[in-house]
Amino acid sequence: MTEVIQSFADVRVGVIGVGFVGMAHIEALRRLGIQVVAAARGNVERGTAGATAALPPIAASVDELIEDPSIDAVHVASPNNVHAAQAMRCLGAGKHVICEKPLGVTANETAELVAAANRSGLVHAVCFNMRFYPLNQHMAAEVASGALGSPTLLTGSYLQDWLLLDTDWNWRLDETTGGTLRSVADIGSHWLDLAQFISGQRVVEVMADLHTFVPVRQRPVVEPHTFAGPDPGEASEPVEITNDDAAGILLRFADGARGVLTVSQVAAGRKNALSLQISGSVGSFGWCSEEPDVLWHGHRGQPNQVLQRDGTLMNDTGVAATVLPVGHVEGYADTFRSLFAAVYADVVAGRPSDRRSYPTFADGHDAMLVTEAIARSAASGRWETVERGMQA
Ligand code: SOE
Repeated sequence: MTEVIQSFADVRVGVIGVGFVGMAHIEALRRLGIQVVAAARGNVERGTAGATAALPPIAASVDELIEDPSIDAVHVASPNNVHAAQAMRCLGAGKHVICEKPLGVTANETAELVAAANRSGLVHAVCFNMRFYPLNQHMAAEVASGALGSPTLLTGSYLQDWLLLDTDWNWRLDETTGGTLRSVADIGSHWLDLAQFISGQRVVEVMADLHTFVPVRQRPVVEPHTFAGPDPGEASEPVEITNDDAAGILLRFADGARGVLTVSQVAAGRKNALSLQISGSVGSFGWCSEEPDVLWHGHRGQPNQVLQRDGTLMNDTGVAATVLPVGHVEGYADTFRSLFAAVYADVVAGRPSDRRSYPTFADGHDAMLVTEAIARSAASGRWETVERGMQA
């Protein structure tokens, strides 16, 4: 553990998982001047995704990295089924923890994590990075200030096509590593977290219909990387798939607002498109992750507006999350930088601040409660309540 942490440059970090997202974490940390001193391979990866940056020294094991006394904070970017156990071990080793979503694969394990994190006094965060596109920070503050009036309807989708073919494989398809719900827990969780962040309202009831459109897939002998297509001619075996390629979900929010969400990882032509429209009693906002520097503002009785991310035109919250001048598009990788800048301000301070601007384990647990309500509704065919009585 670093004796005295006075700035980002003093912080020593380890990253578990050097796949696609693990590399995004490593590069974002380095942009902030934070020392990434070690990495450990997850349990299913083949090599590293792209290796767009030199890898830090690879620890002999995940345990060696977690127990390294010189490390102050650990990022968990391994497959979903080991997130909770690894995060819990990090807390036990006195490390600040930044965990990829989902925080766990059951609400029971995420409730235990919230309780342990609160007892530890350590900084804890979950990577709902979509919040940290600058225009989403701007939008949330505008909605909170009443720019739309009272939110009434939140609609949208999160659409991808990287699992369209029966030869597309990823550990997320295997329920033992990905968890029971797949498209909903993997990407639907981003939309649900963003919708609640932007509206300031919690989802309280859900009605869900899940679909498996590709019932049998070819599992290659060697585990491919996330977003890596199949190696032609590689040996594979047929595997029956039961988790969700896509979902249609109706939502009721605490303040009476309603929502409609479509999730799909088999939507040909949509690569990584999170779209959200929030309508209110006097106006609407619309945003899409494939054009992240553009915010649509809908009006009645006056022309609609399009805001291009511009520090001179955004509120303070939006400005705080932006680093590039107008016209220099800020994208996916930049969201990790802005999220980690907020998290590591607390690491430098030595404790979680009272008003955290970043998603914590409590948000990761709440996301699990919503996900489990969606699973119950898909099974029952009825509206199901999000059971927040389980709050840790
Ligand atoms: C795959 O669906 C994935 O990498 C998700 O796991 C990420 O959370 C999302 O940001 C991009 O797509």
